[in-house]
Amino acid sequence: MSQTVSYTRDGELAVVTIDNPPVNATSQAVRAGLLEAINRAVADDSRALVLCCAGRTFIAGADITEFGKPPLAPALPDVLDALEALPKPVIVAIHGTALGGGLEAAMAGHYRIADSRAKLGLPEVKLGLLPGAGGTRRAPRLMGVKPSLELMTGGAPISAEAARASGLVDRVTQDALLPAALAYARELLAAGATPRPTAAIVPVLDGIDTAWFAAEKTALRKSARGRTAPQRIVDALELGVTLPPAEAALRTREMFLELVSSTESKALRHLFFAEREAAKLPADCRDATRRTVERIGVLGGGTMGAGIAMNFAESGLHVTVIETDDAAAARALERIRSTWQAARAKGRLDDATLAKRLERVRVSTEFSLMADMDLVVEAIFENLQVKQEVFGRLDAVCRPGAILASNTSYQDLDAIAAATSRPADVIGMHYFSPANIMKLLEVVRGAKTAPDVVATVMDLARRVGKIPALVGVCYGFVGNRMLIPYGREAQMLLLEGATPSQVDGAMEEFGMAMGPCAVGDLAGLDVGFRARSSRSDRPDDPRWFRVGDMLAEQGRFGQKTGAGFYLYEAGGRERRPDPAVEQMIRDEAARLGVAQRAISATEIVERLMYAMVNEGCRALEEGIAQRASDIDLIYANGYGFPAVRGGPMMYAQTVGLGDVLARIRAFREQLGPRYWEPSALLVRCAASGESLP
Ligand code: 3H9
Repeated sequence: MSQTVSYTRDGELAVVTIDNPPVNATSQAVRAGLLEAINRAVADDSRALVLCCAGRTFIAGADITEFGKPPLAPALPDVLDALEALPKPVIVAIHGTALGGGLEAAMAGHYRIADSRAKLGLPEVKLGLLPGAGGTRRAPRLMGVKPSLELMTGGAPISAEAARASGLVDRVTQDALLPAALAYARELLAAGATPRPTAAIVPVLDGIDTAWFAAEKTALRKSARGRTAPQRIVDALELGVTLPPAEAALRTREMFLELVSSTESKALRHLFFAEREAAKLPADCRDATRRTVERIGVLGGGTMGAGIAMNFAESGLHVTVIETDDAAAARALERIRSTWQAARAKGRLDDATLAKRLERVRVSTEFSLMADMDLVVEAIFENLQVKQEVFGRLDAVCRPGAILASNTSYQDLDAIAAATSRPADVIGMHYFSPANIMKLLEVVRGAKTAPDVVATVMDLARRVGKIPALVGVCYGFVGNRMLIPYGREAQMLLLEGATPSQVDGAMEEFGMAMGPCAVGDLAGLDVGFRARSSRSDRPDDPRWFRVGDMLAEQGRFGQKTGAGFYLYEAGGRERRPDPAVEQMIRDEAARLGVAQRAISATEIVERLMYAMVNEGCRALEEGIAQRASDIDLIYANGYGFPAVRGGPMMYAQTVGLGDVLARIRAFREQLGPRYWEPSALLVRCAASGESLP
């Protein structure tokens, strides 16, 4: 037998075990081994076949690393059709995560038993794909059309119990899985059970017709804007329940292969691997003994501090929030409570969970409580002197070995660490707002941060559901640093003749969740204004962020004041162009001697994106970012960058580094060298044809 699939006998039962660590993906060797096992079971005197997996999980899907390469026989759909056609009962034993091709394999069996902790799902949509191994035919037959559409377009797994309730599995066990599966197989044989191919089930189509599928596609076009896979999933599901199985399989295969080679799927697969790469620690941190983190302090209960505290409490950790006075403490607690109560009102949270979360949060004005903490996250005002003063106080109070983290977005972490006698214990944890929702965490390693502190915080980030990326110290770290040239070019374009609506429209058409002017209005134009004003290294250029500065100087801070780049109804988010702002920009351009002209959407996208990419290359050159894929992960998870483009660095590589460089050089000619000097790394990679590191 093959190395990854074994075939043994347990009396009258054939037991086929897949053992392909780490997640039993259906690589070519697994597919070939499984087919061989099926053929063997056809030929021998076994009365039923039990399919199970060794290790931590049932098959977690097709082998994603094979996508994009020439297909290797046998194809998974064919192997699963052979499994379904076996003239003996096939019992599938599921533990861990049965995902994608894994759940499709389970559905090709005749009977399914699952460990009570198992999770089952069809997450292909998250990789820009559709279930391509019969899932779109078999799921609706087992669980109905609507629930299977939800499973496939949502991509989230369901519990074993939910799978049983929906008809996906027949039995759930709390006992050891394999013995339970063998006993179940014998019970079935004793009851005279015969093969029960899913293909033979007639799908229930009450009220489900062509118009229903069309309406689902229309709804998905809105909710999954810019994505093709959800549309194709609906198509495949419709074919799966309306065409004969062989014909549906053929057409679905074509759609699957088309999706595999789409930019959307390449980008989403890139981000899948980027997330796993980013979790890999530098050599000096890998084997470091982790510090214990159970008691957590958060300094500051404002929007960020409260969000950070909620994230810890939602993950089961106890957190103490420190505020400066009773009124601020009461506001912090109210901020936390009202956020969770709003979630409960929407049915996302039950009373028991809400109560447990609240029990884990303590808000106090007693700074000395920080003495007991394993980790303190500072989330106070963005001012270096204030932060240094607070870190000095922490240094005096905290126990030796406590980790002292700053949530600063821009300040020099090394200068903050220098305010303590233990810079090795100081690290940055840069959250994104709202901190209890946004997945990204930039973990900032200072010049003196100890390897075990880095390792502990990277682990902790994953424990609390974050996607961490390890970055170095510079102004704005990776994400905000790259946002500066992006914002700068947006504002230059306003002076050169584009309106805020044109700039935002072009970027939103490109796929950004919001354009830069609208983001400024949402975040508050005073925030950027204050940050820029406090910089001693502002370029000596009167055009630099001139429009944003003028708006802030006029008290137009964006949504919160009803006016920024746009006008807003009181308390509203709907933006309306403001002719007065457009006139103000024209007047300022005339005053500064900037000639105005018509500007195309293409130029807007190129100016903003390539300025950002060039800065990303510099961050790589300087070692501030470890990998180009880390930058992509940061942008897709923290900045509303369209995941279907894979992040700014993948976007640049999709366009072609040579073409990007040529445009940067053209902008240098047109606009001058001050902002458009190409990065040496970009020049090198474009010349050699190498990918960005
Ligand atoms: C599909 O099935 C298509 C079919 O419908 C049709 C086919 C015709 N392939 O995440 P982890 C690697 S599409 C290859 O850190 P965890 C991963 O890169 C697929 N490799 O562990 C990592 O490698 P490394 C549908 C894979 O415990 C290592 O395994 N399935 C695959 O936190 C450990 O991964 C999915 O989309 C794979 N399919 O989480 C499921 N999966 O150590 C994708 C993982 O070198 N996978 N690896 O960095 C997952 O969601 C999680 O990995 C899982 C485990 C929940 C399974």
